[in-house]
Amino acid sequence: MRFATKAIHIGEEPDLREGGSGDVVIPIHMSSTFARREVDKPTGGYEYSRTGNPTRHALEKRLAVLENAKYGLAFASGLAAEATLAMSLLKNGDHVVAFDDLYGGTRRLFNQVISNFGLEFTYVDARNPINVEKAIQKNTRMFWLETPTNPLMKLCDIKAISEIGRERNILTVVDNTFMSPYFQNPLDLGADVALHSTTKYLGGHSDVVGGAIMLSNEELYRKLKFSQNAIGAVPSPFDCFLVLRGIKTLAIRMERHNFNAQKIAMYLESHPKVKKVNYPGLESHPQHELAKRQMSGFGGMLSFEIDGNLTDVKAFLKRVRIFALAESLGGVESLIEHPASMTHASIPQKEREKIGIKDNLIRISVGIEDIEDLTEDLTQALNKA
Ligand code: P1T
Repeated sequence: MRFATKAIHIGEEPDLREGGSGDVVIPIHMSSTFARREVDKPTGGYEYSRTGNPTRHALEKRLAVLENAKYGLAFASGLAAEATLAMSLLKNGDHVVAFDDLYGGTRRLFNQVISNFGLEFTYVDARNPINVEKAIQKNTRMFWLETPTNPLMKLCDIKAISEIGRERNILTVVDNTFMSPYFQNPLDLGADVALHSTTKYLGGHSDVVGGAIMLSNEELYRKLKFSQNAIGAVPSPFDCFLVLRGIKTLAIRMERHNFNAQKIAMYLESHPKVKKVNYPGLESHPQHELAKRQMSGFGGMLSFEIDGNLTDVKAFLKRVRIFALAESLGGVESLIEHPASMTHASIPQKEREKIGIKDNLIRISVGIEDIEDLTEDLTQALNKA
């Protein structure tokens, strides 16, 4: 089976056995608990919905196949997946080498929550694998990567970094939210764990918050499965239904996100009021060759620097009409935002400037509307700037 077929069918095979319902769409199993006839025999393997739920199970099966993984686990949010992952696979005294350009909430989780439990983080420019290697300490247990990064669209070489990790028994985790499993599969490139905010492309409609972990190592899976129940940051059955439904159109949505984003990136690059565009599909992107090698498309996210100051940025953001001024990404509707004061405001200004999140940087999540409407909207907003 190929990608789009799997995305539609896996986990939702109709039950055609005697007494089965034949549902083409999995029911939303709202029951919080499951009755049994005998104390030691949970009916159908289910006992309590935090531990396991049939609708969630369907989603987890689908999540696994999308990343060519053996196992999938669903969570209540991307950050819930991240926290559960870190708390399960790391312990007091361990060290993590992370990309210095990450979603602001991920850095906040690391620096303001998890570091209180005796874990150490070193942030490096992972565009060069040597920087990752150089930051390794005796107690390094994990590499934490995003590629492309949020919001600067920097890339790192998953294959090269995973190899460095494997030689030293260090786990490589890749947050694959921006590409979705349609355009990039970190496990195929050697990473140990792929992670997603399913709030974004997998859900695809800005109507659900969720997270996912996909992996193939059974021992790690058992630890995570145990923690999923022990910590309890699980999604509701209704949320699982929404993500399952969203995934069915992932393939066609990603094609259109990619098409529209490439057009907008090229349009912005040619606009006199734009200084710089960060999109891996542009030949001017310094890692365009790596992008072509490890991704099968360039996705729907881009960021750009407007030729102006914070006042110009604010005026521009007020003028756009179709692009909603909002955090988040990956939905069918186009969103625009200002990382320095929105998604990445929790990163101290000095640190933001060091990695390149300037005050004139704007991020766009390109939706799947008609491209002409999107470029016309940007034109009217830029030309009045
Ligand atoms: O919002 P949540 O589902 O908890 O996912 C967190 C998360 C994890 N990883 C990446 C790459 C992300 O972009 C996010 C969430 N990001 C936004 C809300 C945003 O606007 O960038």
